[in-house]
Amino acid sequence: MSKALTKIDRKDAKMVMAHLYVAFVSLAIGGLCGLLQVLVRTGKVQLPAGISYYQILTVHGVILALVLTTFFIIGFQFAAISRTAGTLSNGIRKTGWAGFWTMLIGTVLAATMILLNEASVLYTFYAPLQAHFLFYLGLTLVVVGSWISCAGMVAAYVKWRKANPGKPGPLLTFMSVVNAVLWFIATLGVAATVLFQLLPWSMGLVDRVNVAVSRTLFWYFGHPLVYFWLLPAYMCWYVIIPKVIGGKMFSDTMARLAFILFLIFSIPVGFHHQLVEPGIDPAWKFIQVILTFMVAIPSLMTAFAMFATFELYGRSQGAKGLFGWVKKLPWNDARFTVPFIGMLAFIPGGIGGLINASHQLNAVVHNTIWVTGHFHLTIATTVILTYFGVAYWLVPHLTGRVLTKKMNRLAIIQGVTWAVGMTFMSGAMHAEGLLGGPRRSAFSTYGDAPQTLEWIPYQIAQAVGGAILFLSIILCLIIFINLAFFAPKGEEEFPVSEASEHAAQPSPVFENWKLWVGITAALILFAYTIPFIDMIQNAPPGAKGFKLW
Ligand code: HEM
Ligand SMILES: [Cu+2]
Repeated sequence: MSKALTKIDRKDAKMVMAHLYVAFVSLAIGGLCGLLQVLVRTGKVQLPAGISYYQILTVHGVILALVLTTFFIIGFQFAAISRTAGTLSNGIRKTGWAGFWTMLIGTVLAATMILLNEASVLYTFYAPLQAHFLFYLGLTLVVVGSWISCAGMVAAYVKWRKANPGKPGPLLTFMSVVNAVLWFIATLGVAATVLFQLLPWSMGLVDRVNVAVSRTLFWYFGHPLVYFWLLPAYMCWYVIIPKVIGGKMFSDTMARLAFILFLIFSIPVGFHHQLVEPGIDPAWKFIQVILTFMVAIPSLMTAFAMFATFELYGRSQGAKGLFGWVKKLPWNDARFTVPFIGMLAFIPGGIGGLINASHQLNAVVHNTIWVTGHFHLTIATTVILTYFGVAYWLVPHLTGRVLTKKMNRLAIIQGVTWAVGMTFMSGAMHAEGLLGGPRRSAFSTYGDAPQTLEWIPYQIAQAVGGAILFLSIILCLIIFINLAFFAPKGEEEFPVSEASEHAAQPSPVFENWKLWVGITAALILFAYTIPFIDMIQNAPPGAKGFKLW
């Protein structure tokens, strides 16, 4: 392959970097809020200047879970497409910039309303909590901007297909398009509740809102949202990590199959977040829980493929015995080790997810800080450490610099400190949750009731873990700034692995989009139509807006 193809074009690189700057500024702001939260929750620290706990918690959730992720993902996927399907056309690059600016304006608008304390509604903005309408408008712009960018990705793929008839789309491009399609379908739900319910209601055009409908539309979006975060991490695991360790991808076909299964099963499952809600027939909750367990299958496939890749590589290097291959892995390469820590966190993270999705067990942990412990393992460790691991080679690749030995070592320290901090914080959150400690609550001992006093040691442990995590974020920012502006000039590889030579060509059925989108739509209609009609036909009068802050 020629050099020109393995190196991302400079103009594309600039557009991708713009996204990464926003992502890492978000990390700095969100991390600071996280630190403040753990401190407040010990009961020993108070926020200055009348700032409320729920205001910083809203910033933390919105800026990390919605802004950082979306900007990183769109930037990374444009990079992946430019690298594997060829330099973007001028039109597509302009589309990418248009999406970027639309999202940025939306982010600034929403952030301004949160900072003015007009929108302390947390990142799920559940009705009947009512924010200023400009907050919802800002979120709308973020979603619309992401649609513009995802349309650009699909256009790049279509263009490649026209130029290469009969060939399977390049794997990273295919995966990016699956994630873009998943995003289009998922965001229809959040767009519907914001445009038809929350905006008119917050503008005073209507008085009341149907809470059950709004929450259902939110979670129709909210669950696939977590797969929108996860799939770029899987792109790294399936395609990039094998090349980094010097091995081969386990199976191109299996990777494509896993992605299609995520598309099909990640959407019709939102009720697993609404198991304790009234107004939904338990039979439909049951059906959606079954579908939830289906979506565990592609994750288990991924785990299998990863460890098969590692073992095959280790044995090819002469490893003996059951676990001899572990020693052959390149532990001193941050591009491998940092995402690997993320993979390990997915073991307890995934088990916790199955617990949360099980109706009876959900009753034990629902709305306790166990849940917060769970998603700091999944999104805030598995996903985020994989993103960091990607950034450590992607940023120098884009800026024409190199990841030096020194930065590589710092990056490993960053990953390890994250693991240590998160073990404390997330472990203590899980334990406190089992003792009944609530999430989304400023320090709460409810008049020093004896049961609540049991929570305090765990809250202190969370503060210790959170402080270590904050240090890890500072390390990450130092590395990012170094790689973006100061590291020595040179060529850093964008690693992309090829399938092993024995592997068969992937079947064209994977790119039969009508089939997959058709099945996805059919499952969504099956899982949602009847309960949705029920919610509207038997609706209570609706709720007026609440401002509890
Ligand atoms: C320094 C690192 C971090 C610390 C110390 C931290 C701490 C916390 C704490 C204490 C809470 C729970 C507050 C409560 O329920 O009362 C929380 C919530 C949350 N965190 Fe983090 N976190 C960190 C990093 C992250 C990262 C990297 C992400 C995502 C990429 C993230 C996403 C979230 C989300 C989505 C919530 C839920 C907000 C809500 O319930 O409205 N956090 N965090
Ligand atoms: Cu979910």
